[in-house]
Amino acid sequence: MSTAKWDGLLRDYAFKDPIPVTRPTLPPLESYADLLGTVWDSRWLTNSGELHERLERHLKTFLKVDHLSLLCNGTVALLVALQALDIQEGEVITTPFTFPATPHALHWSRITPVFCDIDAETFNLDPNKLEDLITPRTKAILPVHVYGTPCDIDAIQAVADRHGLPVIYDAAHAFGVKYRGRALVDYGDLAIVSFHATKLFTTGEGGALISHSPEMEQRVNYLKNFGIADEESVLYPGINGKMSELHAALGLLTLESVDEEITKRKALTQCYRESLQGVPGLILSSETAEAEPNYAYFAILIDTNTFGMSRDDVNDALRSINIFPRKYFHPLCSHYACYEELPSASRDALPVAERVAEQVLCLPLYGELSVESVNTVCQAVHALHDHARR
Ligand code: T4K
Repeated sequence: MSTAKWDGLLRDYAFKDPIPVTRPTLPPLESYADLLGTVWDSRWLTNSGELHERLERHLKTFLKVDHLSLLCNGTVALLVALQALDIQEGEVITTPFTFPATPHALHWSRITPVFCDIDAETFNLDPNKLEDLITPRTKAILPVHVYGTPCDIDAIQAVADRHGLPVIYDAAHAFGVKYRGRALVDYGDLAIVSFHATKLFTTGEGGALISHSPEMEQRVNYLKNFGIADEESVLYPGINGKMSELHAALGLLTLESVDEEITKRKALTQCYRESLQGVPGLILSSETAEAEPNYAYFAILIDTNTFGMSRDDVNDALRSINIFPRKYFHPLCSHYACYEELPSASRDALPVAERVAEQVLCLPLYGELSVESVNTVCQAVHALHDHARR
């Protein structure tokens, strides 16, 4: 169908200004300027500055974790996590339903990603399919808590324990999620989280690595600073993975409003659920038992036959009225040219991931989005379904 057709159908729901999938909630500019004043005065811009140290302490308190290292982004945090565990070759089992950063971090570490199919409910790596993929070359498991939904941690850990493999969680989406009363980022041998502009808690660019001993935290801190221990000694082949004072300053301010951001997103998620629940062909994810979500994303699956339109048509139609959902994560990483030749990238081996990637659509969700806007997005979706049914 043409865009003009959508114009007629959806005219009443069109937005004047674009509604993106997400948008960071920023502190007042004056507060940021005030905090930067201290940076200007000290002329100390990076390398474990005062604000960096303060943000690390505040994050440890907020997340109730003992060992956390700030990094310049989530991708470098993944690279450092692999180095920290000395994983530099072989295979690591991961999910194809993720952002490119996950397999790319493996590839950059000369590790072959081995793609494991996902669970149809959580969209996370399916532990039942994990064990068959383990070979003598397997060095670790790298699951992703997609959209902040907890992986099946017990089942993954059981497989890891049977085979003596470390588990690194890509918890890029999971800031603020609690599982069994504990921060989700605190599970696994190591976990990384992203503080990118598109994330619930942001430093602009940034990330962190959560570890479980003073020794590992120290090792990570060396690795993110070229391996430098002091002016005379370099202990490891490290990298520059440091967070600057400018980013840490933003983080200190955005951290103050994270709880409020989660509360706002929870209310908006409720609006989406109430309006879209029961629409034939729309599958809304269910909340995980024992988890307190962070409402980072609102993902739906669209079954073409039952809804009457494909996910791609719904996406195009919404875009025609200035609503910009995202197909996170389509295409699957296993479809990228750099990975499609891998045996584990075969479409037959990944049936659930293939289907979910064809059906998924993340609708706009961020604290500054109004309830009225969410209702309008839902009305547009209803209009599309009614039209398709007719
Ligand atoms: N692992 C996983 C599972 C991840 O999802 C990610 C990142 C990582 C690892 C790596 O972490 P980092 O190295 O990035 O810290 C975005 C983000 O760039 C990326 O961080 C994130 N995942 C991914 C899910 O989303 P894009 O390509 O979709 O971003 P972009 O530029 O299209 O932005 C999406 C929307 O966000 C825009 O339409 C509007 C809004 N936006 C974006 C930016 C950059 C803003 O309002 N302000 C902004 O500054 O990847």
